[in-house]
Amino acid sequence: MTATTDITDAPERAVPPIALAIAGSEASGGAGAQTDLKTFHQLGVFGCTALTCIVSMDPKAGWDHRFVPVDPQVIHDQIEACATVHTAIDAVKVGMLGTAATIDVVDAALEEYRFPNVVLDPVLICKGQEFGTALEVDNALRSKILPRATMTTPNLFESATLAGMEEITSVAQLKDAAKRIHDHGVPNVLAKAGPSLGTGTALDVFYDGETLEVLEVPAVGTKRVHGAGCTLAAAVTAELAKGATPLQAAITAKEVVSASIGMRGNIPFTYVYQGWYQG
Ligand code: PXL
Repeated sequence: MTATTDITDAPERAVPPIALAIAGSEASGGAGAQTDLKTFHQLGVFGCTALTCIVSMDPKAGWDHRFVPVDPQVIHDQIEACATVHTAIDAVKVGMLGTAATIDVVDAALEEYRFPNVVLDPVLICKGQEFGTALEVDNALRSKILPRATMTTPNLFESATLAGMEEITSVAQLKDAAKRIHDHGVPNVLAKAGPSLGTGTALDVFYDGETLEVLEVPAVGTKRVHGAGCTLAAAVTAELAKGATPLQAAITAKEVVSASIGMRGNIPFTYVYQGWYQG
């Protein structure tokens, strides 16, 4: 008899879909693993986490990110715990990794556990990170983690970087970037512009090798929203965990983000609150 059956006599209920976030902690709750968990929960998915780093915004330095990596062995142990405690992990979101050592341990864990859906939010540069380190980390992310993703959700800057383009200033270029990233071996690409192409909408491009869709919803403001990208990728992950197709997951995720924007604090960015989304 296992320890579990020894200590529980509660009636058994159906297990919800389960998603794992391999992501950084952003203490204020606006981005990172905290956002992932709240998004999973709001969409009816059980969330678990492997924290890769601890980020604390610095009020004395323009809200720069104070960044402390988690020991690679501890990252491994967290993924092992999640993968073995639960009978199945239905989808994984990979968020901020931050160091080459973290990328190595996540790479090995993705090889070991072969999770069915891996959504990579390719957080390339973190505010306050030193450029030299950032470049090394970006290259490792591209060569080791990107090929393991079944879907990726790059923003404009990340799309241009991953596609090897100077910059992206039009919908046509964003479509081109989505195709190029797909050609690098990622089956599903959601290349995000949000409100940044001046279309008056929040516009993203989805490409899966056959379907090329421009997804648009009314823009909610024009400025950067803290945690919107994390929420979008987490919502995609939750929907995939529930069995949605990648395109349908992307469509729902955009609705989740639109509904969640609008919380304010003392920082100059708007926050997201996933509790406002009522599917
Ligand atoms: O939004 C990107 C992001 C992801 N993960 C963590 C972060 C941030 C941005 O602040 O802190 C942990």
